[in-house]
Amino acid sequence: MSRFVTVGAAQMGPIQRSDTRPEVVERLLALLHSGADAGCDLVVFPELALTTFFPRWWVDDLSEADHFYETEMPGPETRPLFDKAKQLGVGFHLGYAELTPDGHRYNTAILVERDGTIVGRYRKVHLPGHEDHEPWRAFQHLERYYFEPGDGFAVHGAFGGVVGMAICNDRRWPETYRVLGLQGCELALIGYNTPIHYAPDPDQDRLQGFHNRLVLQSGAYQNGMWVVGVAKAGEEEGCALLGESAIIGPSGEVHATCTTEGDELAVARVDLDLCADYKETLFDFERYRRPEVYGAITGQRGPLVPEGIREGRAGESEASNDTGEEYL
Ligand code: CDV
Repeated sequence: MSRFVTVGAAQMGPIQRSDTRPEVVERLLALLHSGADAGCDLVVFPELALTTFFPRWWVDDLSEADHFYETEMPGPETRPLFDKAKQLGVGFHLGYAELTPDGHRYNTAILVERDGTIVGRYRKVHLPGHEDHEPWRAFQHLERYYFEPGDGFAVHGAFGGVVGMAICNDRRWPETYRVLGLQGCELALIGYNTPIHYAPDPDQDRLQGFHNRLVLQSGAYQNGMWVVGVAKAGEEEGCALLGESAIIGPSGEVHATCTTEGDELAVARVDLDLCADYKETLFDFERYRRPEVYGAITGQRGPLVPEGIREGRAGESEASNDTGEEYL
């Protein structure tokens, strides 16, 4: 059997600070049109797709950054996206900064069906970077100042399948895919803004593309799901952002990629039924997973290094235990 969804990974080139919301929405509408021309059912936009990546700047008072946040969705400036989606019969995924009526701030993504209705919302769980101004950096990464973390990963019945969302740094964490996978996710949508320069360890700069592919491909394969990774790319306010948006199949193979650092659509005809080839064989969770063995340790936040190993005396203690139970 086959359940096909044609998906467009709508990579965006940089959004500068001076770019207005209507200008950015025009670019999104052009990508939505390209998606319709390519037969897409779903067009996936990146993380924080309506603004420049503003956590790269410090402000003394968060309210100085209010204009980067959406207080309603759709709002007057984003309404054209919803109207166009309905008119074209093309759904979309959109990342943006959310400011709730009671003053909470999230790095958010929504899933909009082909009739223009919002069917899912996700708030970023793994917020990277730092909370305080760190002037030694070439640019800040203040997501932990600008946003509160979301409280979980959910799936949505949409586009004829089971769809989940994650945002940028979430894609580096195996828990993201596994928590989605355990809910039967067949199609994970992940927008990102990945600076090439990683200030805490610049040795990683040359590996950004490799690590991006590594996590998207392994997440897809190990959970038998399609993964759509979509970048905001190029030179944004002096910060070089990784492109390389890609659509990955449940085999871990790449089905489509972007090759520029600008606005570009990479399209793949996604067969959701391919997921079963993995979910019902090698990664038949019900049959092969051993949660009773993982549980004690995966519930920990940080490493739980057995005492003997921590002190450099491997072999003299319970360090050789392999169940984790004795560590507790
Ligand atoms: N926007 C992000 O979450 N960026 C992170 C960087 C800071 C490591 C990423 O995972 O790409």
